[in-house]
Amino acid sequence: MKTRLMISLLFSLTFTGIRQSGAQLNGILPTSDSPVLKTEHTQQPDTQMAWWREARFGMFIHWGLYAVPAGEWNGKTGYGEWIRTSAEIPLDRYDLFKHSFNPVQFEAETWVRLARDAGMKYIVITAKHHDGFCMFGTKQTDFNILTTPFKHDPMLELAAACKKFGLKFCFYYSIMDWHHPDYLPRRDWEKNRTTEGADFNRYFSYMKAQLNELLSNYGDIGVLWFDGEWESAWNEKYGREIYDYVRALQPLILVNNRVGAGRIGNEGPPIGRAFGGDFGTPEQQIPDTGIPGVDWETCMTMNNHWGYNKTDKNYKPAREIIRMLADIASKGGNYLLNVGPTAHGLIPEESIERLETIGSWMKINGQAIYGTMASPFRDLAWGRCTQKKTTNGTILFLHVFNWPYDGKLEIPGILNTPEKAHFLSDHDTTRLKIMRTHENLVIVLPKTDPDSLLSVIALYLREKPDLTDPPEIINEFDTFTDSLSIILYSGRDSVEIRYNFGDSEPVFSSPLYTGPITVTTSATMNARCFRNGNPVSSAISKEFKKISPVPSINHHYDTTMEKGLLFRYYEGSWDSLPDFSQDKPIKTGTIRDFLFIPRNQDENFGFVYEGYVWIPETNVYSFSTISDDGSCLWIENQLVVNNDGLHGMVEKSGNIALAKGYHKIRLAYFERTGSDNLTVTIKSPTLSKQPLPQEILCH
Ligand code: FHN
Repeated sequence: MKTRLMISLLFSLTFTGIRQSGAQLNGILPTSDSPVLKTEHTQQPDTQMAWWREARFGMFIHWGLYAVPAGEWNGKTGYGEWIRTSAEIPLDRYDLFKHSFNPVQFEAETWVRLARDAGMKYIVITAKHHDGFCMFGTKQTDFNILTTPFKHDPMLELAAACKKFGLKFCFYYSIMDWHHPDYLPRRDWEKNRTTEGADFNRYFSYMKAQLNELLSNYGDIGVLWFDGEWESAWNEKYGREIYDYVRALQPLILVNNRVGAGRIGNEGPPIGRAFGGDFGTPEQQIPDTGIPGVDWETCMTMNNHWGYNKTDKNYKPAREIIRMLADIASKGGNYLLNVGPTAHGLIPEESIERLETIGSWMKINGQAIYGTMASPFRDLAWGRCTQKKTTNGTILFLHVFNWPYDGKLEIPGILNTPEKAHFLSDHDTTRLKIMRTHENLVIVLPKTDPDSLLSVIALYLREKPDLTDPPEIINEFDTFTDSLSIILYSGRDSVEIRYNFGDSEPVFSSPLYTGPITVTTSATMNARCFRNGNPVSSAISKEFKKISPVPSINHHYDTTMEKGLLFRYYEGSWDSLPDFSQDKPIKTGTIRDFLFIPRNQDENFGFVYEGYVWIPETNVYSFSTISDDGSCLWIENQLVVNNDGLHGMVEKSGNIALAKGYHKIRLAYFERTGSDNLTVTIKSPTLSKQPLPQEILCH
């Protein structure tokens, strides 16, 4: 019996305000009978984020039972904190490590003083990692530190030491738990470990009970750093409930984005997902241009392992770490640098040496990191810049990575008349000579770099930086079907934006920009900043093109359709998407979303999904797939997204103009081995980026 699918989608297409990064719009709101999570973001207000933004630099500590094997198992030495599952150590054998975990050389104050002296302002330590072993005195399980020969709770001592030395104490907590019988899925090699009776809701209650212990017994906690949220058991609903629960226990606590289920890969905040905690967590990477408008923190190992690995001597030099810290701060982020202590309770000497060197640099240059904001420059060939607002104006901290051979440090496109400049390392703050050539400042430096780690120069301005950056054209789309509102922006004081269309640069007599400009035909827009009748920036140009939408399959907005898509499931080993039409599917049926169910195996499988997508209004749409491994998306048989290939989590996108109504959609996906994922997103000039709602999929 065909069910009548009335899709009456509510679209709030009103602008909710124009931010630097463009207009933020409400998205598709399916009918009230479909469960859609609230889309408001519940990030802590600026006041609660203040200490974290001031801190900029913290210590990550991965410490647990995995330190006992120290990365070695059956003659192999490449393991870390994942050793239980990477080396396929059965549960009862791994549990035996408990009896030999006795870190008698652990000294909480030694660890905290080391962090403090390195210039770190907070410590995030693994209360429970994926192996399920609890490094704190929990009453919820005996798989914890109190039942080891150590017999006492190191978290209590660390909390006290952090309080004593003025660092924020924070917990890492893994949602994924390879030990608890109620956590599913099991590791795929644990064939003989039953899932009988496993109840995830009971595990969820276990989690809440432990979080209650962590937030009740150790004083004020700065951050709850969740992790291991990527498996099928977790979802946004659990994430939101845990976020609210934790914030109810300690209202000022910060929670990272891994509490939700929307994070993609090791990137920052969730893409288009409603809910992403208080900050993003790019891991082992520094986003090229930061993550504008979002708080984020890069977490990184000092060598190649989070947990202690006795053979891994590949530690990053202190100079490299210091320059990473400056790079991250220049993009507005925090740096969470990891140490992996031994089973005896010692932080490796190699880590200590680096932290001491970093600390000596921070004692002189810390003001160029703490409480700074991202660089006002789009790019500096010789290094990085951080900035700090002061009561007298702005201090620009110039981190000189590449020393100018001629001793002349050129600062491009800045119109301010600076007050002075000096090396932070110069106790006498001897003023450096500053010259101007046209729109650039030049600071005259000694021929050789005084600090091989990283020299920082403080440049004092009496006002906001006045850079000759051209205006920004804040439009993600440069094609349209009917009309398009073009938004121009310049964050500079006392400049006018003047614009024109065609192939000439705007002049002072060109129209003045006073708000969004609507175009209804293809056009090339040019824009430039002016002050007192004179141009004070170069011009920027962008072509906007009117295109015809692909017609929908009918003109009726109401139609009889079945919810969900048709799917075909295949098995095979591919390096790229095969032509599935040549294969006989193993299973077929209908499915409500781009899910990998039903399937017989976790590897070497493929899916084809087909059906229709309801397009709410005629416009240009950007679709993306975020997949591991390959995926391709066709709309009306046009290849819109080509994300094919054997790869980790990768996002690819493409645009297509569509008329309101139903359009054919087909997606092909394959997974070879390892982790797998498929997320499909949609956005348009009037819809914020979001996972393609299953409510608008039908067949
Ligand atoms: O699987 C964990 C890993 O062991 C480590 O804890 C890192 C640190 O951010 N997080 C996960 C990998 O993304």
